[in-house]
Amino acid sequence: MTDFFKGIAPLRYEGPDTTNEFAFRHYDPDEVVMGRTLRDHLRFSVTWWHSFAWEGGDPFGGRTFERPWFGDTMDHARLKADAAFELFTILGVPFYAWHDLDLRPEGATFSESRDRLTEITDYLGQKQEETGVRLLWGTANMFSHRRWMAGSATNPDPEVFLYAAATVKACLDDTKKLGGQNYVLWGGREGYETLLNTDLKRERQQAGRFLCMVVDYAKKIGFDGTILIEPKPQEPTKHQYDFDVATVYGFLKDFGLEGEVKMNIEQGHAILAGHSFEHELAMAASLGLLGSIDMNRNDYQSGWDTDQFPNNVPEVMLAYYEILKAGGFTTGGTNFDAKLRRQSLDPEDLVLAHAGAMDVCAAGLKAAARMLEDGELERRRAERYADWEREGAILESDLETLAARVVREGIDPRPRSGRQERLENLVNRYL
Ligand code: XLS
Ligand code: NI
Ligand code: NI
Repeated sequence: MTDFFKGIAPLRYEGPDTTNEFAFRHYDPDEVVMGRTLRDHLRFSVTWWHSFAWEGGDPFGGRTFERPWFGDTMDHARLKADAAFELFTILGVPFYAWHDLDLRPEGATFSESRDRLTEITDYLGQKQEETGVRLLWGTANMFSHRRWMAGSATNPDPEVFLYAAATVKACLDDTKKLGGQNYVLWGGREGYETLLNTDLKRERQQAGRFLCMVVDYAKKIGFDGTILIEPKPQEPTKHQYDFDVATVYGFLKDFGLEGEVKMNIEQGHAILAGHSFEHELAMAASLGLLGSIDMNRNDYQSGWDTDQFPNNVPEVMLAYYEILKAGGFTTGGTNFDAKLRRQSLDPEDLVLAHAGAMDVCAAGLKAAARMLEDGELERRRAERYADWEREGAILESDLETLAARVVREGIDPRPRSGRQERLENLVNRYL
C-alpha cells in the first residue's frame, strides 16, 4: 500500500444527476447494452507510461510532477506498481498497458535490463492475482534511448536490429506470462528524417522481415493474444512508415501477414494522418483488421499529438458506432493513451481525468448503441445503394458490354441528394 491516493475511495456509479465529483454519471459497469455489460464492451485500460512514468515535461521545461516513485531503483519500480494498481482499483478498470521502459529502469547491459523486466513483471503478476486487473497489452519502447534514434528494425545498423529482436522477444515473453490479451508494435522511430540518407526500400524490407519474426515467435511460444500494429503518420520522425490503416494494410499484404496482425487505432494519430477516427476504424473494420483503440485526442487548434483525455461525446459516439457495427472488441479494448496536462499535479487529477474519460466513452457508446439498434441510419445508407441489389451483375461484366448497354438503353443517370445534413440531424437525435 502507498498513501498516494489516500482518502480516495473506489468510484461508484451514481447516475447523471449526482453532484459527487468522485462518481460515475454514465459508466455503470454492470449496465447491459446490446447484450453485453459496459465493462465488457468498453474494456478500459490505463497506461503505465503517461500516468506513472511521464514526469510532466515538455520541450520547454522538465518535471512538474512530484511522485514518490520517481527514481531509478527497483524499489521505485515496485512502488510505482503499487500506486498503479491502487489507481486501477479506484477506477474499477479491468485492464492496463505498459512498455518495458515504463516498468523498470534500464540495466547496464541487455541481460540486466531483461532480468529486471522479468523481476518486475513477476511482481505485476502477483498484483494481477490480488486485484483481478489484467494486462490489455505489452509493448517495447524502442524509441527513447539514443540507440534507437535511427529506428529499430529499420535501422541502418544491423546490431540495432539484433537488439530490437532481443527486446521484443523479452517483452513478448513477459506479455504472455501475464496473460496479455494483445501485443502492440507502434513504429516508434521506424521512418525517416530525410530521404537523402534513407534507403526506403531496404528499410521497409527489414521492417517486414522483423514483423514476420515476431509473428513466428508469438506462435512458437503459444501466445494466444493478438499482435497489433499502431499506425501513425509522423512524430517522432518526419515520415513514419506505418502511416495509416490503409498503408499498413498494403505492408501486411506484401509480407503475407494480413491474417496474422490487426490494428490498434489511436484517435490522435488518425487526425495527424488527415483522417477522422471513425474513418480509420471503418477502414480497419472493412479490411477485417480492427483490433483495439487508443482513446486520446489531439488539441483541436495546435494540431499536435497532445494525448488528451477524450471529452467530446459526439466524437466518441461515432467511433464506438464503427466498433459496435463491427461486432465490438474481442481481445481489444479502450486504452487511454492519454496524459494529464502538466499543471494537473494532484493525485485527484489523475483519478478524475480517467473517470471523466470513462464517462464520456460510456455516454458515447450508449448513444452509438441506440443508433445502431434503431437502425434508421443503416436503413438510409442501404437505401442509397439499393439499386445495386438488382444490378450486381454489372460488376461481373466487362467494359464493352457495359458500353453497349448504355447506348442501347439510352442510360442517362439522374443525380440524387446525398442528404448529409439530414443524416447529421438524425445522428444528433441519439445523443
Ligand atoms: C505514440 C504511441 C505510443 C503507443 C505505444 O504516439 O501512441 O504511445 O501507443 O508505444
Ligand atoms: Ni500516440
Ligand atoms: Ni498509442
